[in-house]
Amino acid sequence: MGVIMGSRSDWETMAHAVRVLENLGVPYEAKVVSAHRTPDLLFDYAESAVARGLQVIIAGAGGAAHLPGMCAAKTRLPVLGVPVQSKAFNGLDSLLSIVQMPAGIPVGTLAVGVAGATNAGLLAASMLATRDAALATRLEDFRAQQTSKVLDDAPLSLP
Ligand code: RP5
Repeated sequence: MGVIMGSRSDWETMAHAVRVLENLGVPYEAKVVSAHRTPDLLFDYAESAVARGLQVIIAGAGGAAHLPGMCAAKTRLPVLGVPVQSKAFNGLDSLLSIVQMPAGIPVGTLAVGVAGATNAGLLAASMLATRDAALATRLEDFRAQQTSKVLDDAPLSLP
C-alpha cells in the first residue's frame, strides 16, 4: 500500500489512514510527494508503483489538491483521494479539487479530514481483502468489534 501526501503538514490527518493499515496488518509505505513542489518525484512514484508491487495508493492533499488526480493519471492502480482540511476553506477547496475528476481518470474520493483518512485505510484494506482471506477475516473482526462497541454503549438514560 502506498500512502502519499502533499506536505508534512498533512501527516496529522493521514496518520489516521496509516493507523488503520497498521491495525489490520497491511504493509505500507508513507511519503511526502508534492504534485507542485516535487512533480518529478510524483511522476517517478506513480510510474513505478505497479512494478514495485503496490496495489492501491492513498493520496491526501489540501487546497488546490491535485496530487490524487495527477497520481491517478500516471498509474492504473486505484487511487483513493483524501481531502485534507485547509485553513482557507475548511477543506471544501480540497474536496472539490479531488472529487471533480473529469471522466477517464478516476479518483475514489473520501470525506474531508480524519474521517476520510480513516475510511481510506479501511476501503483500501477491503480492496486488498478481496484476494487476501486472512485480511478479510481481520477486517470482519474489526467490524464486528465496532458493532459490539456501539451496541454495548447503546442504552442511554437521563443523568
Ligand atoms: C498542499 O498544500 C498540501 O497537501 C497541504 O495540505 C497544503 C499546505 O501545505 P504546506 O504549506 O503546509 O506545506 O500541497
